[in-house]
Amino acid sequence: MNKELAWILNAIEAAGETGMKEDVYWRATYTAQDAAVVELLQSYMEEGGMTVSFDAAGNLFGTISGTEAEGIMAGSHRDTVRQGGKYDGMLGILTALRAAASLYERYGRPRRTLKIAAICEEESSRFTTSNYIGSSHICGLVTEEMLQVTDDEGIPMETAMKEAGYLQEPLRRECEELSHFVELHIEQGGVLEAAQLQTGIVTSIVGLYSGEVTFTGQQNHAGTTPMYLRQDPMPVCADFICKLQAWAMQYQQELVCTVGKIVAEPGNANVIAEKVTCTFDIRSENLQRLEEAEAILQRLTEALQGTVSVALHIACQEPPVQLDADGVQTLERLATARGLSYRKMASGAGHDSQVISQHVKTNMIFVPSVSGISHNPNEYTKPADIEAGYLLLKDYLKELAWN
Ligand code: HGY
Ligand code: MN
Ligand code: MN
Repeated sequence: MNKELAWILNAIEAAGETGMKEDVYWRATYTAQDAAVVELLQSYMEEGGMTVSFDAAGNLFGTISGTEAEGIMAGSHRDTVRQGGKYDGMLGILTALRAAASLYERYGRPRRTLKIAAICEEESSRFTTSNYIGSSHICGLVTEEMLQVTDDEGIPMETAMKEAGYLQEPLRRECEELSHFVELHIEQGGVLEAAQLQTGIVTSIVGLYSGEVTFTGQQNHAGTTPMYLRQDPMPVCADFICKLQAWAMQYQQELVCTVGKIVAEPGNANVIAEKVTCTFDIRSENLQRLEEAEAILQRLTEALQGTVSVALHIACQEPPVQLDADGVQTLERLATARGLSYRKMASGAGHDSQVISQHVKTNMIFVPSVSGISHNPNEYTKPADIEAGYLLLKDYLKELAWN
């Protein structure tokens, strides 16, 4: 095994160890687990001869300055979902970091500045409705409203950012000086494995509409409150979920729809809930379907209003995006030159690339996920497949930054 691959595999294990919160693998943003991986990545960046910096949102960068102003960025997100895997996001950071350090060691100073990014809060890992805060900040899209989103303990993002030592300066757009962004990522599906292909060259990323619906009734005693007197939000929420699911099943060839989290407050078995909140996550390559999804969400919200009030909050409306066509062609040429098997493909998962591609030429490289499993501790990619994706990423970074 070559030493670069050995370094990556070792780093995956080391980064994996920073993600344990009690007995759950969950590296949430601006937490002790996040600080631990930041420290580890910082040491890797310094060992690779990079200048380490942070932006106001807490994104970590390792920079190799070039002789020309415009820059290339490569990397991915460092946060994980609860009970997540150790490849999602982290593999993209570590392969980019290794490639940049190896190219720098071999070829010296690049022509274009190369920034390796460990981006925060891509997974809404701590703030349920905060999609893509780190990459949104890079593109100057973080709003005051987003900073006030609270985590499950009611802590606003702004407070958590400051407590983690960030937000010491005003938020600012970082992507001005970038000409390209590239992200290596696990496929998180079974397409490459089924076709026995080493890599995927991503052409587009599905659109994502997500947020939450809050049902508010009257908290009361489960034993003494007659059924006809109740203002119970739970059955109204259940009705909403069933109706949304029925709508989605009509278009199941074109979209996916997930309710992944329900919170009842106060959450006692012998108390009729005061409030029930459920999330929704709707994705499609077809913008019209997403716009229809918004209309059905509005319609259901209105139709279910009664003694229980229903409030819709659409937190994220990311359109389907096409990735850079020239970059796709270059990646195809480089994969062919390397003798790598590949296919062009869409991404059913969301990524920081989804946001950044709307402001900077962006491309993604996929590596296969064993059994298509992801957002799960059993997430795994074989070393040989990691190596194939790594070599393609390294060739691409050499072409972008050194040639
Ligand atoms: O949800 C997604 O697709 C990404 O993992 N945030
Ligand atoms: Mn993910
Ligand atoms: Mn990811």
